Amino acid sequence: MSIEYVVMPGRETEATPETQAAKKVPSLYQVVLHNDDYTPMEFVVTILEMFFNMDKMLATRIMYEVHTTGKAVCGLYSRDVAETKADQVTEYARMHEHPLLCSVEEG
Ligand code: TYC
Repeated sequence: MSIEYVVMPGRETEATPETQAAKKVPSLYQVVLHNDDYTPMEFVVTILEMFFNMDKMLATRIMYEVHTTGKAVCGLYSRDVAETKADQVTEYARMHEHPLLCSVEEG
């Protein structure tokens, strides 16, 4: 009998604390969108399409998740990419005078 393992690409070295210590596994960071009372729903959908490459259906679902629960994760990235995405979203929102909040959380 043989046992097969499925290993997610890029996460090959996270199996045990020993291998984590030996080879550093890069951590992933969540880009999080937060709800507010003023940013138009359609604008948030556009943000999710533009910066997170979502199609309209997924973008609309994530927008409603933020609207109803207060926040939602839009993507997982390396620290640099996550911070750049959050900065770009914030800059784009301010350019259009919306108070939309986008943050980065570890994990
Ligand atoms: N709550 C906003 C409204 O009713 C919509 C909204 C959704 C705002 C998601 C921000 O991240 C957000 N117009």
